[in-house]
Amino acid sequence: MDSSKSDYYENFGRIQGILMYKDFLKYWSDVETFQARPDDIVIATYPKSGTTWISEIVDMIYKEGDVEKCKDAIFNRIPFLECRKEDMLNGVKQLKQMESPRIVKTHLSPELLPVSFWEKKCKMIYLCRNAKDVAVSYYYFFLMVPVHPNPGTFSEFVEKFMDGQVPYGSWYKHTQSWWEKRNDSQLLFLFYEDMKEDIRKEVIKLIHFLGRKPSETLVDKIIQHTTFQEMKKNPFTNYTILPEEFMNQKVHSFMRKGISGDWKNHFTVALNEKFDMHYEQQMKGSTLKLRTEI
Ligand code: A3P
Ligand code: EST
Repeated sequence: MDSSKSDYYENFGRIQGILMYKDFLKYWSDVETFQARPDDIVIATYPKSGTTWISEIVDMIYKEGDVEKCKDAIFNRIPFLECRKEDMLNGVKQLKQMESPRIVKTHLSPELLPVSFWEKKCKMIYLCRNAKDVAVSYYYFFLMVPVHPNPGTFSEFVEKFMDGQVPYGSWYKHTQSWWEKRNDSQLLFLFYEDMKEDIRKEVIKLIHFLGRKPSETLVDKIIQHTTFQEMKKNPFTNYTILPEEFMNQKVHSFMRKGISGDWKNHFTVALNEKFDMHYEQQMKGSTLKLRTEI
Protein backbone atom coordinates (compact mmCIF):
# COMPACT_ATOMS: atom_id res chain seq x y z
CA MET A 1 0.00 0.00 0.00
CA ASP A 2 1.10 3.53 -0.74
CA SER A 3 1.47 5.81 2.25
CA SER A 4 2.46 8.93 0.31
CA LYS A 5 1.24 12.31 1.53
CA SER A 6 -1.56 12.81 -1.00
CA ASP A 7 -3.02 9.39 -0.23
CA TYR A 8 -2.73 9.90 3.50
CA TYR A 9 -5.10 12.89 3.45
CA GLU A 10 -7.56 11.46 0.92
CA ASN A 11 -10.43 10.91 3.36
CA PHE A 12 -9.62 13.81 5.65
CA GLY A 13 -10.43 17.50 5.64
CA ARG A 14 -9.98 20.20 8.27
CA ILE A 15 -12.16 22.17 10.66
CA GLN A 16 -10.49 25.15 12.34
CA GLY A 17 -7.22 23.59 11.20
CA ILE A 18 -7.97 20.26 12.92
CA LEU A 19 -7.88 17.09 10.82
CA MET A 20 -11.32 15.50 10.51
CA TYR A 21 -13.07 12.80 8.49
CA LYS A 22 -14.39 14.25 5.20
CA ASP A 23 -17.62 12.29 5.70
CA PHE A 24 -18.25 14.21 8.92
CA LEU A 25 -17.36 17.61 7.45
CA LYS A 26 -19.94 17.37 4.68
CA TYR A 27 -22.70 17.94 7.23
CA TRP A 28 -20.78 20.00 9.79
CA SER A 29 -23.48 22.70 10.09
CA ASP A 30 -25.77 20.03 11.63
CA VAL A 31 -23.14 19.57 14.36
CA GLU A 32 -22.49 23.27 14.94
CA THR A 33 -26.17 24.09 15.29
CA PHE A 34 -26.98 21.05 17.42
CA GLN A 35 -29.49 21.86 20.15
CA ALA A 36 -28.52 20.44 23.52
CA ARG A 37 -31.02 19.74 26.27
CA PRO A 38 -30.15 20.71 29.88
CA ASP A 39 -30.18 17.08 31.02
CA ASP A 40 -27.83 15.82 28.29
CA ILE A 41 -24.63 14.20 29.51
CA VAL A 42 -21.60 14.63 27.29
CA ILE A 43 -18.82 12.05 27.25
CA ALA A 44 -15.83 13.70 25.63
CA THR A 45 -12.52 12.02 24.87
CA TYR A 46 -9.64 12.11 22.45
CA PRO A 47 -10.05 8.95 20.30
CA LYS A 48 -8.81 5.68 21.81
CA SER A 49 -8.90 6.88 25.41
CA GLY A 50 -11.51 4.43 26.72
CA THR A 51 -14.67 6.12 25.39
CA THR A 52 -16.52 2.83 25.00
CA TRP A 53 -15.61 1.74 28.51
CA ILE A 54 -16.81 4.89 30.24
CA SER A 55 -19.88 5.06 27.98
CA GLU A 56 -21.01 1.61 29.10
CA ILE A 57 -20.45 2.59 32.74
CA VAL A 58 -22.49 5.79 32.41
CA ASP A 59 -25.29 3.97 30.61
CA MET A 60 -25.32 1.29 33.34
CA ILE A 61 -25.67 4.07 35.93
CA TYR A 62 -28.61 5.54 34.00
CA LYS A 63 -30.22 2.11 33.59
CA GLU A 64 -29.73 1.49 37.32
CA GLY A 65 -27.62 -1.60 36.71
CA ASP A 66 -30.21 -3.35 34.54
CA VAL A 67 -28.07 -5.23 31.99
CA GLU A 68 -31.18 -6.13 29.95
CA LYS A 69 -31.69 -2.43 29.20
CA CYS A 70 -28.15 -2.21 27.84
CA LYS A 71 -28.81 -4.78 25.12
CA ASP A 72 -28.49 -2.57 22.07
CA ALA A 73 -25.34 -1.50 20.23
CA ILE A 74 -23.39 1.08 22.19
CA PHE A 75 -23.52 3.52 19.23
CA ASN A 76 -27.34 3.43 19.40
CA ARG A 77 -27.58 3.93 23.16
CA ILE A 78 -24.88 6.60 23.23
CA PRO A 79 -24.90 8.27 19.82
CA PHE A 80 -21.64 9.66 18.48
CA LEU A 81 -22.56 13.31 17.91
CA GLU A 82 -20.36 14.28 14.96
CA CYS A 83 -20.28 10.84 13.32
CA ARG A 84 -21.75 10.83 9.84
CA LYS A 85 -21.52 8.37 6.98
CA GLU A 86 -24.16 9.52 4.50
CA ASP A 87 -27.47 7.96 5.61
CA MET A 88 -25.91 4.96 7.33
CA LEU A 89 -24.45 6.65 10.38
CA ASN A 90 -25.88 9.94 11.63
CA GLY A 91 -25.23 10.92 15.25
CA VAL A 92 -27.18 14.18 15.09
CA LYS A 93 -30.29 12.48 13.69
CA GLN A 94 -30.12 9.71 16.30
CA LEU A 95 -29.85 12.24 19.11
CA LYS A 96 -32.71 14.38 17.82
CA GLN A 97 -34.97 11.34 17.82
CA MET A 98 -33.90 10.20 21.28
CA GLU A 99 -35.84 10.67 24.49
CA SER A 100 -34.21 12.47 27.38
CA PRO A 101 -31.97 11.99 29.22
CA ARG A 102 -29.48 11.52 26.40
CA ILE A 103 -25.86 10.42 26.72
CA VAL A 104 -23.76 11.99 23.96
CA LYS A 105 -20.38 10.68 22.79
CA THR A 106 -17.98 13.13 21.19
CA HIS A 107 -14.28 13.46 20.44
CA LEU A 108 -14.54 17.22 19.92
CA SER A 109 -12.36 19.75 21.70
CA PRO A 110 -14.17 22.33 23.87
CA GLU A 111 -13.81 24.89 21.04
CA LEU A 112 -15.55 22.65 18.52
CA LEU A 113 -18.26 21.36 20.83
CA PRO A 114 -21.65 22.87 19.84
CA VAL A 115 -22.11 26.04 21.94
CA SER A 116 -25.52 24.86 23.01
CA PHE A 117 -23.91 22.33 25.42
CA TRP A 118 -22.15 25.21 27.18
CA GLU A 119 -25.20 27.48 27.14
CA LYS A 120 -27.43 24.79 28.63
CA LYS A 121 -24.75 23.99 31.23
CA CYS A 122 -24.87 20.28 30.45
CA LYS A 123 -22.84 17.91 32.59
CA MET A 124 -19.70 16.70 30.83
CA ILE A 125 -17.22 13.94 31.52
CA TYR A 126 -13.76 14.07 29.97
CA LEU A 127 -11.73 10.88 30.02
CA CYS A 128 -8.01 11.28 29.45
CA ARG A 129 -5.45 8.52 28.68
CA ASN A 130 -1.70 8.82 28.45
CA ALA A 131 -0.47 9.83 25.00
CA LYS A 132 1.77 6.82 24.42
CA ASP A 133 -0.96 4.24 24.94
CA VAL A 134 -3.36 6.38 22.89
CA ALA A 135 -0.85 6.45 20.02
CA VAL A 136 -0.54 2.64 20.12
CA SER A 137 -4.31 2.14 20.23
CA TYR A 138 -4.83 4.69 17.44
CA TYR A 139 -2.25 2.92 15.25
CA TYR A 140 -4.22 -0.34 15.41
CA PHE A 141 -7.46 1.60 14.86
CA PHE A 142 -5.98 3.02 11.64
CA LEU A 143 -5.20 -0.54 10.52
CA MET A 144 -8.67 -1.89 11.23
CA VAL A 145 -10.95 0.98 10.16
CA PRO A 146 -10.68 1.18 6.35
CA VAL A 147 -11.45 4.91 6.07
CA HIS A 148 -7.94 5.55 7.39
CA PRO A 149 -4.85 5.56 5.20
CA ASN A 150 -2.07 3.07 5.65
CA PRO A 151 -0.30 4.36 8.79
CA GLY A 152 3.06 2.96 7.71
CA THR A 153 5.36 1.67 10.43
CA PHE A 154 4.53 2.44 14.06
CA SER A 155 7.28 5.04 14.24
CA GLU A 156 6.02 6.71 11.05
CA PHE A 157 2.56 6.87 12.60
CA VAL A 158 3.94 8.32 15.83
CA GLU A 159 5.42 11.19 13.80
CA LYS A 160 1.94 11.94 12.46
CA PHE A 161 0.48 11.68 15.96
CA MET A 162 3.07 14.06 17.43
CA ASP A 163 2.39 16.49 14.60
CA GLY A 164 -1.41 16.32 15.15
CA GLN A 165 -1.92 14.87 11.66
CA VAL A 166 -4.58 12.38 12.78
CA PRO A 167 -8.36 12.83 13.10
CA TYR A 168 -9.13 15.28 15.95
CA GLY A 169 -5.66 16.75 15.69
CA SER A 170 -3.12 17.24 18.42
CA TRP A 171 -3.59 15.09 21.53
CA TYR A 172 -1.57 17.73 23.42
CA LYS A 173 -3.94 20.58 22.49
CA HIS A 174 -7.08 18.49 22.98
CA THR A 175 -6.20 17.34 26.49
CA GLN A 176 -4.90 20.75 27.58
CA SER A 177 -8.01 22.55 26.32
CA TRP A 178 -10.24 20.20 28.30
CA TRP A 179 -7.87 20.36 31.31
CA GLU A 180 -8.34 24.15 31.39
CA LYS A 181 -12.06 23.52 31.96
CA ARG A 182 -11.49 21.06 34.82
CA ASN A 183 -12.67 23.45 37.53
CA ASP A 184 -16.04 24.07 35.86
CA SER A 185 -18.61 22.41 38.10
CA GLN A 186 -20.29 20.95 35.02
CA LEU A 187 -17.14 18.97 34.11
CA LEU A 188 -15.73 15.79 35.63
CA PHE A 189 -12.17 15.10 34.46
CA LEU A 190 -11.13 11.45 34.72
CA PHE A 191 -8.13 9.32 33.82
CA TYR A 192 -8.06 5.87 32.16
CA GLU A 193 -5.10 4.94 34.36
CA ASP A 194 -7.12 5.71 37.52
CA MET A 195 -9.92 3.51 36.21
CA LYS A 196 -7.46 0.67 35.62
CA GLU A 197 -6.02 1.13 39.09
CA ASP A 198 -9.21 1.44 41.12
CA ILE A 199 -12.40 1.12 39.12
CA ARG A 200 -14.63 1.12 42.22
CA LYS A 201 -13.40 4.54 43.25
CA GLU A 202 -13.97 6.01 39.77
CA VAL A 203 -17.41 4.43 39.37
CA ILE A 204 -18.50 5.90 42.72
CA LYS A 205 -17.15 9.31 41.62
CA LEU A 206 -19.21 9.04 38.44
CA ILE A 207 -22.38 8.03 40.28
CA HIS A 208 -22.06 11.02 42.64
CA PHE A 209 -21.37 13.36 39.71
CA LEU A 210 -24.53 12.15 38.00
CA GLY A 211 -26.51 12.91 41.15
CA ARG A 212 -27.28 9.33 42.10
CA LYS A 213 -26.65 7.09 45.09
CA PRO A 214 -23.83 4.53 44.86
CA SER A 215 -25.42 1.47 46.46
CA GLU A 216 -23.01 -1.45 46.80
CA THR A 217 -25.16 -3.67 44.58
CA LEU A 218 -25.22 -1.08 41.78
CA VAL A 219 -21.47 -0.51 41.94
CA ASP A 220 -20.79 -4.28 41.97
CA LYS A 221 -23.05 -4.86 38.96
CA ILE A 222 -21.41 -2.07 36.98
CA ILE A 223 -17.90 -3.25 37.73
CA GLN A 224 -18.73 -6.82 36.78
CA HIS A 225 -20.47 -5.84 33.53
CA THR A 226 -17.75 -3.46 32.32
CA THR A 227 -14.55 -5.45 32.78
CA PHE A 228 -12.44 -5.65 29.63
CA GLN A 229 -13.20 -9.38 29.28
CA GLU A 230 -16.97 -8.85 29.58
CA MET A 231 -17.00 -5.95 27.14
CA LYS A 232 -14.80 -7.86 24.68
CA LYS A 233 -17.31 -10.72 24.44
CA ASN A 234 -20.42 -8.50 24.55
CA PRO A 235 -21.69 -7.90 20.98
CA PHE A 236 -23.34 -4.67 22.13
CA THR A 237 -20.04 -3.14 23.23
CA ASN A 238 -17.40 -4.80 21.03
CA TYR A 239 -18.45 -3.13 17.76
CA THR A 240 -18.94 -6.46 15.94
CA ILE A 241 -22.37 -5.13 14.91
CA LEU A 242 -20.65 -2.62 12.59
CA PRO A 243 -20.17 -4.03 9.08
CA GLU A 244 -16.68 -5.14 8.12
CA GLU A 245 -16.38 -2.38 5.51
CA PHE A 246 -16.54 0.13 8.38
CA MET A 247 -14.47 -1.78 10.89
CA ASN A 248 -12.50 -4.87 9.97
CA GLN A 249 -12.10 -6.93 13.10
CA LYS A 250 -10.32 -9.66 11.17
CA VAL A 251 -7.25 -7.41 11.46
CA HIS A 252 -7.66 -7.43 15.25
CA SER A 253 -10.51 -6.80 17.60
CA PHE A 254 -11.76 -3.37 18.71
CA MET A 255 -11.29 -4.58 22.28
CA ARG A 256 -7.59 -5.04 21.72
CA LYS A 257 -5.67 -5.23 25.04
CA GLY A 258 -7.27 -2.79 27.44
CA ILE A 259 -4.14 -2.22 29.52
CA SER A 260 -1.90 0.65 30.57
CA GLY A 261 1.72 0.51 29.44
CA ASP A 262 1.39 -1.40 26.16
CA TRP A 263 3.44 1.42 24.61
CA LYS A 264 6.52 -0.31 26.04
CA ASN A 265 5.97 -3.12 23.55
CA HIS A 266 5.88 -0.66 20.64
CA PHE A 267 8.27 2.25 21.27
CA THR A 268 11.96 1.71 20.61
CA VAL A 269 14.37 3.46 22.99
CA ALA A 270 15.14 6.08 20.32
CA LEU A 271 11.49 6.74 19.50
CA ASN A 272 10.67 7.00 23.19
CA GLU A 273 13.40 9.58 23.74
CA LYS A 274 12.18 11.63 20.79
CA PHE A 275 8.59 11.38 21.98
CA ASP A 276 9.49 12.43 25.53
CA MET A 277 11.38 15.50 24.33
CA HIS A 278 8.50 16.57 22.09
CA TYR A 279 6.03 15.83 24.89
CA GLU A 280 7.87 18.14 27.27
CA GLN A 281 7.81 20.98 24.76
CA GLN A 282 4.12 20.51 23.99
CA MET A 283 3.06 20.23 27.63
CA LYS A 284 5.37 22.97 28.95
CA GLY A 285 3.75 24.92 31.76
CA SER A 286 0.80 22.54 32.01
CA THR A 287 -0.19 21.10 35.38
CA LEU A 288 -1.73 18.09 33.64
CA LYS A 289 0.27 15.03 34.67
CA LEU A 290 -0.42 11.59 33.27
CA ARG A 291 0.83 8.22 34.36
CA THR A 292 2.22 6.03 31.58
CA GLU A 293 2.03 2.86 33.66
CA ILE A 294 0.29 1.75 36.81
P1 A3P B 1 -6.36 -0.68 23.42
O1 A3P B 1 -6.35 -0.52 21.94
O2 A3P B 1 -5.13 -0.14 24.07
O3 A3P B 1 -6.66 -2.05 23.86
P2 A3P B 1 -12.14 4.05 22.60
O4 A3P B 1 -13.35 3.37 23.13
O5 A3P B 1 -11.98 5.46 23.03
O6 A3P B 1 -12.02 3.86 21.13
O7 A3P B 1 -10.88 3.34 23.27
C1 A3P B 1 -10.53 2.03 22.93
C2 A3P B 1 -9.49 1.54 23.90
O8 A3P B 1 -10.13 1.31 25.19
C3 A3P B 1 -8.89 0.23 23.49
O9 A3P B 1 -7.56 0.24 23.97
C4 A3P B 1 -9.77 -0.76 24.23
O10 A3P B 1 -9.22 -2.03 24.38
C5 A3P B 1 -9.92 -0.04 25.56
N1 A3P B 1 -11.07 -0.53 26.35
C6 A3P B 1 -12.33 -0.72 25.94
N2 A3P B 1 -13.09 -1.25 26.92
C7 A3P B 1 -12.28 -1.39 27.99
C8 A3P B 1 -12.47 -1.88 29.33
N3 A3P B 1 -13.65 -2.35 29.73
N4 A3P B 1 -11.41 -1.86 30.16
C9 A3P B 1 -10.21 -1.39 29.75
N5 A3P B 1 -9.97 -0.93 28.51
C10 A3P B 1 -11.00 -0.91 27.64
C1 EST C 1 -14.23 7.21 14.88
C2 EST C 1 -13.96 7.31 16.23
C3 EST C 1 -14.53 6.41 17.11
O1 EST C 1 -14.34 6.55 18.42
C4 EST C 1 -15.33 5.38 16.64
C5 EST C 1 -15.60 5.26 15.30
C6 EST C 1 -16.42 4.12 14.86
C7 EST C 1 -17.08 4.36 13.55
C8 EST C 1 -16.13 4.93 12.53
C9 EST C 1 -15.52 6.24 12.99
C10 EST C 1 -15.07 6.21 14.41
C11 EST C 1 -14.59 6.85 11.99
C12 EST C 1 -15.27 7.05 10.63
C13 EST C 1 -15.97 5.79 10.18
C14 EST C 1 -16.86 5.21 11.22
C15 EST C 1 -17.52 4.04 10.48
C16 EST C 1 -17.67 4.58 9.02
C17 EST C 1 -16.91 5.90 9.00
O2 EST C 1 -16.31 6.12 7.77
C18 EST C 1 -14.91 4.80 9.79
